Amino acid sequence: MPTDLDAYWMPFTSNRQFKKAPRLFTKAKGMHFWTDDGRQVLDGIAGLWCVNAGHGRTRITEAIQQQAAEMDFCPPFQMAHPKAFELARKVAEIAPEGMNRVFFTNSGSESVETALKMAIAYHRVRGEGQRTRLIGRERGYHGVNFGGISVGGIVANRKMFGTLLGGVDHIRHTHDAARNAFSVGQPPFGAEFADDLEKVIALHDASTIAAVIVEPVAGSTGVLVPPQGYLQRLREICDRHGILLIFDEVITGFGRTGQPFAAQTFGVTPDLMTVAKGLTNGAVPMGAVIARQAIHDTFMTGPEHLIEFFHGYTYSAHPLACAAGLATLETYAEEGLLTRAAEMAGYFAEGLHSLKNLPGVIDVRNIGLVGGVELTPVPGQPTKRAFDVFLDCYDKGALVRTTGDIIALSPPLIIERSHIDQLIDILGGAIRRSA
Ligand code: PXG
Ligand code: PLP
Repeated sequence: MPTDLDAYWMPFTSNRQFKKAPRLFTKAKGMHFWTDDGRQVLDGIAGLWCVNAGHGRTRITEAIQQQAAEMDFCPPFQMAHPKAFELARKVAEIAPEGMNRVFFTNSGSESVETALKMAIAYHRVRGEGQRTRLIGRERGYHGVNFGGISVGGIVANRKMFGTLLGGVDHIRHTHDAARNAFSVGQPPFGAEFADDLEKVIALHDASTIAAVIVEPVAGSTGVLVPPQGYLQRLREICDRHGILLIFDEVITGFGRTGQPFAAQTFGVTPDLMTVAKGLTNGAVPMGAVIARQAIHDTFMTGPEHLIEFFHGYTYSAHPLACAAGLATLETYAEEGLLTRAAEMAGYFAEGLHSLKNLPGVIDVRNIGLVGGVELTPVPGQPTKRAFDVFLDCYDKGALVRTTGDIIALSPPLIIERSHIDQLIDILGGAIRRSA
């Protein structure tokens, strides 16, 4: 146990609570973490929605080691290394048809900033520079940078940080407990929530709007699965008005919903897609924006010695990240992990929905290998109940995630039925005890 925990200002953490009773992991393999005192903890959330192939995959570890020894860094501006092209090609191969140009970043947050800038610049290059507005959605999570929190809809992530980006508007979230509570898979009601976009367009005029960004399945806010027909309708409205549709697939990408991307699961192809997390199995930070070829091609005008898109990061396409990404995609392909969530979804849903009648459970939601269990808050103490459940689960040997009074599960895609049983058992016990 470290003697001094003061210097590390922890992200998205109740620092004072944590430092009074630290929870430290020192080892991870497969479906499990181990604590500093040697306790095994079942990973119910793939680290933080990212370790899709499970922990400590030898192929990935060795690829990183080899790359570090061979070439540590390569400047990404006006230079490149072969693995960057190879990884981009491999990502394009599993992406929806026509989405085959890949811009690398280092996180989901950076992917979001990149996609928003790409959208605005795209319209400008096309001669529609007045299309600058960005439309997000209530309860959306698009990372923590200024663009992302501006289009995002998580109040706590926005309210402390001033006036944010101008020219942003939001449509309603899709949660409708009255009609859709305890839906298995996509809820039946609510396609018409997409019509909010028509209202926003009527207010601002389509000619001022560059793009709409949504998570196909809202993750961070507590797993909101899109109502049947909702994403199709959003796509149709965007098409009718020349507005780009951005899917933020930072959580849903790389197999979470049963297909490589949620776009494929739901049969709706966006114009830009943001990814991160599962791209490298969480082993090295990396994100990407996947663009329709036509969007990329629009930028490719003017004298050839000029830079077409003034954007990029020092660590874009970092060699270690590319090596990890390639090994990760090979692992996914070899083990069929990008569609394994579809195979396991039924059993996972059964387990999750068996919690339905426990005291204080007001909703259960699921798709693929992601699930949410919503609890009645302790009166006057929102988030306390879910946090207690989280601590109790950790104590009993399972890692879950909380947001508000919702428990989220998104286990590694290598999960077996016995792990699902154990996870549901521990979670059920903790929910009972919290009532
Ligand atoms: N978009 C979406 C849809 C995300 O889920 C980001 C962007 C930002 O990615 P980075 O890599 O900058 O964190 C995310 C990240 C949670 C939780 O507890 C979710 C995320 C990150 C941390 C915690 O739900 N999602
Ligand atoms: N700040 C300064 C002073 C810099 O020189 C740079 C990059 O060169 C950055 C920020 C951005 O860093 P990164 O490219 O890692 O996002």
